Amino acid sequence: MITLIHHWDTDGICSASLIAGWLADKSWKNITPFPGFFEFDGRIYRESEGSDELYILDLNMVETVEKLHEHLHQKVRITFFDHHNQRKICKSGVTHINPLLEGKAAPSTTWVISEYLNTWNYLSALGAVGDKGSTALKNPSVLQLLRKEGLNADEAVKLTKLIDSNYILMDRNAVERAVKLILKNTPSDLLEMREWHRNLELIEREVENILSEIKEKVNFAEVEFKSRMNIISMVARKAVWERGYSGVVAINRDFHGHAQVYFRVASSPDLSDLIDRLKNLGFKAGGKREVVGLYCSKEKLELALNTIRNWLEVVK
Ligand SMILES: [Mn+2]
Repeated sequence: MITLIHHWDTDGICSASLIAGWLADKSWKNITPFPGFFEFDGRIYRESEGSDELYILDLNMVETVEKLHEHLHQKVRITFFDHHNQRKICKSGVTHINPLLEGKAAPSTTWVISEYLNTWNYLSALGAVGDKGSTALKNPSVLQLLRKEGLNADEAVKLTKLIDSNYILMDRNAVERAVKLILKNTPSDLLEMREWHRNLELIEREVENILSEIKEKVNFAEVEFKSRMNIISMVARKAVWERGYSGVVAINRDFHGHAQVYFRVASSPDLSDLIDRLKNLGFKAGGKREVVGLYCSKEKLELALNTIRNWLEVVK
């Protein structure tokens, strides 16, 4: 059995569908961490123990992957595809494929997989649209891959929102089901998926409520809220991509008993250095040049926010 462990967003789900399609007749199953929590729980450990081979997709969790590799006594071959800013895993039995390690950026993990396996279809592009939004749609190759399947730019964006609705509602099973649904349905059928449309209605109502409270600060905007939905990256995307803020710090003060912070900028400054600073303070922070995400106990939230605000004072 081959197990695909993937991120819960469009890029992660499409990455799993790409690999599954490429595996053809081989038996596989897919699993995602609990949405919003970058941790491998008991279920992932059990599934991995029963596997002959693992693919880890679009999950920027280098240490966690190394720990799992150790736990499996380095006996299960791991292939780790990613495009996030991270250090290289140098362990026998682990193949770490991330063009960023050679200084070459990729818009999505689907793109990395497609390049590596030389397997291109609309999913290669859809992952990029999921991660980069309209920026990805400036790439003619992305548009061409979508058009081949009869998808225009708006439909592609809509489809990423429908797919992402599953994790935003914290429905781990629905995220996992999406991998097979994408494999077995045409893009136009996927665009009509009723369950996903219902999800979107719930989410859109919640985001509108939250963004009605956004406050403009000196450099960037800030928005604070309490929600059980994993809505924070969507709130930040919408503020930057649709409302035109050059950056936004979004703060969920009660996400299943934890706090979440998500900082997105339109283009600059480069946030990589901020990610390191937060990690050095012991935060579980992740991200890339234009995004920092972290979750922490409610008690540590103020430290995280002060670190971000102080950092912004210096770089502005
Ligand atoms: Mn990604």
